[in-house]
Amino acid sequence: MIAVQGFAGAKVAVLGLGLSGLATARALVAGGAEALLWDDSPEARAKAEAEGFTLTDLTRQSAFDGVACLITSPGIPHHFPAPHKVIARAMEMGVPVDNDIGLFFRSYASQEWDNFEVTPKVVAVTGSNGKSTTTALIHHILAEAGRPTQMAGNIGRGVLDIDPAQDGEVVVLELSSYQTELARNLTPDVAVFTNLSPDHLDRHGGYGGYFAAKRRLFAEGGPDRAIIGVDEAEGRFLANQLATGPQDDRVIRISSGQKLDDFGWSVFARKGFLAEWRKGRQVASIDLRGVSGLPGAHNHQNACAAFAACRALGLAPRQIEAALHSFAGLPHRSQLVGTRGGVRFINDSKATNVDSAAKALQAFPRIRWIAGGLGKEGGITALQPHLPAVVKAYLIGHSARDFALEIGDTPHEICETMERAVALAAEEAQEGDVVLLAPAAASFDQYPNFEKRGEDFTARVHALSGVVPAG
Ligand code: UMA
Ligand code: ADP
Repeated sequence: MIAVQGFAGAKVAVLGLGLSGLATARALVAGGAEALLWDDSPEARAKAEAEGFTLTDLTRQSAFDGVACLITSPGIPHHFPAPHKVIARAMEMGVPVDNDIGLFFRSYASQEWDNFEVTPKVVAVTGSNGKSTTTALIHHILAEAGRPTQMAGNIGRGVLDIDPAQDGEVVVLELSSYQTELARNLTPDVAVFTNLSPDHLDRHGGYGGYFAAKRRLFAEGGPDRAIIGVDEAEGRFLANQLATGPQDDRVIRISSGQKLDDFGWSVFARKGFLAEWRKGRQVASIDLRGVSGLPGAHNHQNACAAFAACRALGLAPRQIEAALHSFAGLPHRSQLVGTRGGVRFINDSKATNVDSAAKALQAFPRIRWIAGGLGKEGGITALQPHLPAVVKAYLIGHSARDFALEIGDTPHEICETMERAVALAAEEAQEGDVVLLAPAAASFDQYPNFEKRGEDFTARVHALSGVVPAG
């Protein structure tokens, strides 16, 4: 745990007692603060009490008397569509509102660092898609290279939960827009922006607000190196704004598809090959075609981002190349879960938005596509250009009928449930086909989360007769 600095003896309110909130509470107490804890859910409150914490009802009018700061959890709206009433009250009272990310950046460095040979570093990864894969990949490469490293943030571990820094360590953080929008300190050494496409728009008042939330990591943080995906206008804007000119190598531009050879520093992937260029000449190249844990052009973008981050940290290209080959990939992201008679079954349950589903549809040929769930704003018409790869769609969940209307002429069947969709797709699949779960929708209509949806798909695939499970 990282003890929070700067609040010894002060009262700090904590709203939300999930993964990030409970880690924050422990870290505040370790730093000598008095933590006033609250959660709207009785179950979450009971869990905190079972750990020995006492609760303070932050919804009371006087709750913020003498309180130095309110720390809130990322899942709780602090502005759009409407602020949670406890956060609104803190703002009315002028009490600073922060989150665990802000506390982490003010607390990670300690006096012990004076004795270290190599100063610890923080890499922070944001973007709409590919954050978890890129974060896990950077962590994996560093670990394989023998660097002490820890991973936390939006990838499922509260940032204050990690162990105190070791000599030469690199902490790799995945940061969501919810987290970057609010953090009062955001000072990574290396910051990565993978890409941008619409997601979570309700929480940011639209696309502009969503981009602005992610931009804070660069604008407020002033990282030594900024690694920016320039395949969208927003990435090009960000890279342009951060660099003094094309040769400024504090910005490393990355792309999947474009040749970027006119910049101070760039890393791009084309036709399955990754290339690193510095000041007009190529300095490294890697064949990604045999890297089984990172299939598809979207994963090649992640490979470029991770390669660039590790190069910025001083690793050699050959060290990185070896580690790419041993990366197993993350569950629920383009994950091969089984094969039968030349048919591959792929779990991409994390494809919860249109852009990630589009990438999955581009990564495979002859697709039997299981899609649907709780559809998002804007529908799926943007997937039209990728539908020729779909042999047939098997539609499930709340959005099944809407999706059926939107995909028009593409053969499809309303299956309602995963059980029916897997059974039918498997029965109809021919050698060379890919049965792909890439829902382009959230899971909450039928499952608690995307992981449970992916597990259900995987279990049903494994239960088919003759399937050889992967891995
Ligand atoms: N709560 C309230 N009032 C409310 C809403 C929630 O009290 O109005 C309480 C809930 O009862 C619950 C707690 O707040 O006890 C949950 O807080 P949370 O939703 O912020 O979740 P945490 O468990 O703290 O997990 C968070 C991230 N969750 C979200 O951003 C929604 C986790 O990312 C992250 O891994 C974790 O912190 C550690 O940093 C998950 C996520 O879904 C994976 N992220 C979104 C995404 O990737 O799309 C952004
Ligand atoms: P995030 O943490 O940003 O949600 P993940 O690595 O978990 O990113 O991947 C989320 C979804 O997006 C998965 O469906 C995955 O296959 C897809 N994906 C992964 N990397 C990219 C990328 N660079 N661009 C677009 N989609 C991607």
